[in-house]
Amino acid sequence: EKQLAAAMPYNPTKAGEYGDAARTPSEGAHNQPSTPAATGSTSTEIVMSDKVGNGQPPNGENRTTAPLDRVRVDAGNQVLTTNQGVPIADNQNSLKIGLRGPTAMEDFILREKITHFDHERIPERVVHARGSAAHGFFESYGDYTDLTRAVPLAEKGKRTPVFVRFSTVAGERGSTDTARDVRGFAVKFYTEQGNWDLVGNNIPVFFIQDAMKFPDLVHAAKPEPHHGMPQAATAHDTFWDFASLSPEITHMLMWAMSDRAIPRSYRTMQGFGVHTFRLINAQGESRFVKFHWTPLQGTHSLVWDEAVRISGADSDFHRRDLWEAIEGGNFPQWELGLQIFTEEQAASFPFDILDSTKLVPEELVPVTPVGRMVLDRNPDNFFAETEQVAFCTAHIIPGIDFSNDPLLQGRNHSYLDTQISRLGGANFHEIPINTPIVQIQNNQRDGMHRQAIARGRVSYEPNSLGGGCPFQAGRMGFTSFPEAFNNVDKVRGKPELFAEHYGQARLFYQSQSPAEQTHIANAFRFELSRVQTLAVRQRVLAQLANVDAGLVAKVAEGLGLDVPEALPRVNDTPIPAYEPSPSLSLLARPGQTGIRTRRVAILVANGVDGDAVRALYADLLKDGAVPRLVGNMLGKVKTSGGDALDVEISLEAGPSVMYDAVIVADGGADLLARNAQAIDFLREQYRHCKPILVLGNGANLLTKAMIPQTLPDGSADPSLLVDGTLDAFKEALASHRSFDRETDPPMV
Ligand code: HDD
Repeated sequence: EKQLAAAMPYNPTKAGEYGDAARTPSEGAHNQPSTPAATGSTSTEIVMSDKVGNGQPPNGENRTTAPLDRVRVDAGNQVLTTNQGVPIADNQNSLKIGLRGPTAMEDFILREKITHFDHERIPERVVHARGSAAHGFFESYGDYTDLTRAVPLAEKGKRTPVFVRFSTVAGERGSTDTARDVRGFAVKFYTEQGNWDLVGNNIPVFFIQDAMKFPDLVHAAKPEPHHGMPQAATAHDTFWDFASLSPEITHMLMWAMSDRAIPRSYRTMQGFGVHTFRLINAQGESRFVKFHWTPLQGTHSLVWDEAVRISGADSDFHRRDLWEAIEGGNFPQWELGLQIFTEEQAASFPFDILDSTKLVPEELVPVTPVGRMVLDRNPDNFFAETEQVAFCTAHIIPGIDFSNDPLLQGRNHSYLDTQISRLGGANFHEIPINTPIVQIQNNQRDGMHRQAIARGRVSYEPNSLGGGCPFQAGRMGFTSFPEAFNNVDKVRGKPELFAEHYGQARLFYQSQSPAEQTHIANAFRFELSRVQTLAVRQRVLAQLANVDAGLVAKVAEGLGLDVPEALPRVNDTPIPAYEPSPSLSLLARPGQTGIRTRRVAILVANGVDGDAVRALYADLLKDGAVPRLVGNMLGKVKTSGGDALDVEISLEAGPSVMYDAVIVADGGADLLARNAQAIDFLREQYRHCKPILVLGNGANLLTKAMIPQTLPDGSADPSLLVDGTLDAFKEALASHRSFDRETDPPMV
């Protein structure tokens, strides 16, 4: 029975039989495909363990999986074959003329295997190369047909399958997850009216206003072309040279230097469609819309020192986190919200809604929740799904339309075009992950790697030989909003409001909490310290002088420079003054999932109070946290009660940055205090503002680590609990971090 259990794939529905329901699965474990929870529910509660049976979803329940089932391959109990299906007798030895002789050209099995291997790689995405993805569904909260014909929003409880890919932007395919960078947030909805891709980011604004500048932006941000450095980082001269000469970038820089650019998890990021789009209803009425994804897990970030260390400890940190959460049945959820406004409202705003460097403050237009998205299934194959998925902003469905945002208009060309070189031809829509759930019917034919076998002699329109089929859908089909254009010239240029670059940068900075403001200033200091050209540093300061006097003073001090004259502005219209917008702070969304999935290290060594540790462990598990026994080395530690505990990971293999909090158990601390790794562990937990619970003689480790027991202002530290209760610890863990501890430079 034990052997059978070991052979079983990790599956939370089997938790009763195999134990440890809320633990993350072992490395590489993969659940069978899941079915979504019962249809019709609009509950925003996290669905925990709704996986069932043999994993085959009933037809129609999750239709993303249906087209994919056709091509899923499972090698269990199967014989090895060539690509032509010929059974292979020996996969170890090539065919030779005598055991010590040359290899025969005739060995088609060897040649086929090597040839295929030689062509395994495809070009990586020119941006967003590094990413991770998952399947799930979108569920509408109601019937929004008064706003849009878009089918996913047509009725309450309606579910639409989705595939979502998160990514960093600048790094190459194998680069670290925790680079300071914008994150991609791309959602493919497989609807009955075709695929709709909402290709957004975790930041609601962008660096530039016109697609014409995109190649320049990317060339400046990517590794410098002469020596190919640095990887996945904007902390170098060419990026800041470009930035300092592009005042439109200023608002985005505030976001990109904020904690948004170092998320704790893909699960704790917001997502934004960025551009203004249109919603069109059946009567042909149009309203403008901005799309927002809000995580139920809350918005949480890393601190920079931690992000840097994670890059060394686990460069797959975000990929692993997403995978494990889904495998463990902790399905991440986001609420979709819409900001809806009319042309008249838009005309009254102090900015242009076609300008992607501007957001619509929630104080001007509130965000209306219209549905939720649940990611409940990991891909079966990284390459086939996550790598080959092709998103495109031009993939829209009836009920959605573009605005004239010049960045969006350029994107609509770029995404389709890039797939042709990345995926090797114009038929990339036939790769299973990209195929809509509806049948494709048109007269496009042939091309590389064509899959469909189109029957009949007709591949043109109009035709009579094919009965006129496929026929136009007429009013049922996609129709563009008939926007009127009168008396306009064909020009290269931009609207006047596009020239105001600082009002919203100031709005963002001034809406942040003091800790977040400090992080922004420190991020600028770090990045500009890496810049070698003094004039570039000074130009960035001149840019910041237009944003906030406190910010520029802090950054200038950090660089040992004087505050320069503010960069001249394009026109002398006053910088618009916005009311501060508290919703722009990450702290505005602590989330609804408490300590679920938070990783807690329990430090143990010989002499530990075993019963107390087991009780803590079980209690944390019960609330969905992920406890781990961390010790000097793998193996057993002897408890004070005479039995033993298994160390799950060593301090060396599981350093502090892999955990959201630490408990130093009573009993083993004197031994731990002799290991500098344990001391570092505790000091890093402290420096990264994480909750610490110290029990019994654990206090000796605290003393050895020279950790102050009060906050810098002398008051009690609510997340440093010496002989505190587990409840107080859990409360601190739910609120994630205590930035009150932070000093610059760090004292610990
Ligand atoms: Fe882009 C990929 C998001 C501007 C050209 N972009 C890409 C991805 C995301 C975004 C999430 C990865 C999709 C995936 O996971 O496969 N991009 C954005 C956002 C932008 C933006 C939110 C501004 C609002 N992008 C932008 C412009 C251009 C591109 C202005 C070109 C004119 N983006 C691309 C691309 C990529 C891409 C070259 C690379 C790989 C791909 O498309 O499929 O076409």
